[in-house]
Amino acid sequence: MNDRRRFLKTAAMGAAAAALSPMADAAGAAAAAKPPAATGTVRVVSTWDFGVAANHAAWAILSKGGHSLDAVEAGARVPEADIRNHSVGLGGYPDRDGHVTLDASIMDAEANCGGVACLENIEHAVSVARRVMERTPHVLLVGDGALQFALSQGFKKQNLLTPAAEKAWKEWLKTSKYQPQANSEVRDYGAGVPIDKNNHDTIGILALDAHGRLAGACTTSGAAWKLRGRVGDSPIIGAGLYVDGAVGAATSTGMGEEVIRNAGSFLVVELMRQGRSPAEASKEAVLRVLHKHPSTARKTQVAFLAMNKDGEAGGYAIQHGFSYAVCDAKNQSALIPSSSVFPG
Ligand code: SD4
Repeated sequence: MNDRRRFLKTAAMGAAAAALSPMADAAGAAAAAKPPAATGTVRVVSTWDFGVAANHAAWAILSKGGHSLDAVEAGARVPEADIRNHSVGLGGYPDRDGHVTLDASIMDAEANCGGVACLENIEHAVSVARRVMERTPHVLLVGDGALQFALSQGFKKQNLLTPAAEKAWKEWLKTSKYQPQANSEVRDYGAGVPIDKNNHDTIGILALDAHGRLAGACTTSGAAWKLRGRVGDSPIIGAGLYVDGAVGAATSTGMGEEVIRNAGSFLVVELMRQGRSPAEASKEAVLRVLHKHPSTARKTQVAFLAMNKDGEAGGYAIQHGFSYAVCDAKNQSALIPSSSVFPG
């Protein structure tokens, strides 16, 4: 069945689809594809220290021989559900008008991809992105259209603005100063929000499964106090996420505008194609961002995390403070401080 027919069929099956669990259904779809032969390294990597918990969820799938696409989705759902985290999913800081709007994308090794942007009232944006990929002829759905699609797929509407996020927003309204800072995981965007190790930026997660299949996902509530309708890099294929099964995968975190300007994750993958290691490719892309708009980029954070098709991983950031979590058979909880252009 082609994608268009599948999409129409899905729409007609609205009630039946509503009964399905997004995760169970998504896992079934990936499992249906015939896996290539088993290879070597099995690994999942993700951005920031909250990536450790995300990796554990992904590893539960990878360690049983599961599909990398299921793994990255499961991993990304962990911070999406964590209300202590104010930059992803439920509990994310809202835009300047008080709306929590989510951006997410997902991609496999064969350039199948999906995304949602400016999605409201649905906790697991990454799972909606996967439905866009698997059940529509499209790549990106935005705003109310994305919400209507999610509802048609059985996702439940909920208020994502937690009391803590609402309090922070009301504090911010007192000055209404939009001045994103580097490393939002340890800064407060000027809102007087306590510095908290549970405040983070975007999660980008990349996995290589036992059958040598790469996949990636990226999900965020975006920049706190952004203009209504603002979309960052995370749902944009090639900016916040890119996967090429013949080469590697890359994802980004930090100031999305600077990443979009440089097609950042695509650039990292292309540099790996030319022979750079994941760390070297990430560094080159960071330097590109920095050189394009030095005065803006100097003040903010952009970081890339990459993994090649052999499972070698590396990252690089503009500012000190970026870390990434690595999980494999040897160690499921490694947290690596990234190299950066500027020291702390
Ligand atoms: C974005 N990269 O939307 C994401 C996360 C972020 O400031 O908000 N960074 O740009």
